[in-house]
Amino acid sequence: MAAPFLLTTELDNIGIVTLNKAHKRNALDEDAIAEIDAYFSNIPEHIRVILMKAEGDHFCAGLDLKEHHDKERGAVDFLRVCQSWHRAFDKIEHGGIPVIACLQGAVVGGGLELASAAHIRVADSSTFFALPEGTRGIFTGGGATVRTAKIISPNRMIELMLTGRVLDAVEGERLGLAHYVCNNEANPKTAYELSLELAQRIAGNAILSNYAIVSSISRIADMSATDGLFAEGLMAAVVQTGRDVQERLGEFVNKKAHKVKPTK
Ligand code: 1HE
Repeated sequence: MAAPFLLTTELDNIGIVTLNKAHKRNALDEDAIAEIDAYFSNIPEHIRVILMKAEGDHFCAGLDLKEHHDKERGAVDFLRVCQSWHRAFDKIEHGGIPVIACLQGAVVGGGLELASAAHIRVADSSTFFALPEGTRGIFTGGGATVRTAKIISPNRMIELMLTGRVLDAVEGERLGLAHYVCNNEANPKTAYELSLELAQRIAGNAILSNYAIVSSISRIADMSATDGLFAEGLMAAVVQTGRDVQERLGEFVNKKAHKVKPTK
């Protein structure tokens, strides 16, 4: 039997998911997408945050080009492949649980589509981003036109795809593809250390706040202003009357809560 594509483990209430096909640079074949879908469809109830990382020097080389070449898929077959990616990645983005992607090396093509579905991206300084589809005679099919374009703008995505330009970690951070770059002078932590630190911090938030943050903000961005304000109000009405709220706000009222302060 083939080794699983995903290794899954837990650290307290943090789910740790590892792409485990380093010898193929974690390229995504049909089985890999099915495993991602299965994990994110059945997140154990006690898991508050998910940290997604990868074995080897590269996070993910995108679509398994060998499988695609060998299968000689027709248009309908590949439409179904794309829809399976869309379903799986939608569960990452809209599963209600914050997902942190810990990146290194290649985050390219479908690998960037996968990372774009996560809520926070922490990059090792070795990370590079690209959408090489345009220069390989193919097109994105795992959600980049929606998610990656939303992050960097459609216009920047067009330029990256037409030219095949490769962005390093710092250029990626500037465009929003990474929120943090690690392993450099400014931030000597490893990407994994920082990802775990962020995961632990986020796991301490109220469950309902985390749910609202990861479920509603990107959806509201797709709405008209009128609908968005209404949806925001509804979401806030649910969260602000949640179970933890009295206790947490009580800590502030009784001067026991942390204050908001600059970190530097
Ligand atoms: C692969 C793949 C892959 C590596 N599918 N097998 N993605 C791309 O165009 C990226 C293609 N890959 C690369 O450019 C490079 O492999 C990397 C920069 C990621 C890494 O380079 P390197 O020198 O570390 O590794 P390598 O020697 O190129 O690859 C090691 C093995 O992984 C090798 O197989 P082997 O049998 O010769 O050992 C490679 O063939 C294999 N490998 N990448 C299959 N992608 C829903 S639509 C999404 C559209 C896309 O994602 S298009 C894909 C874009």
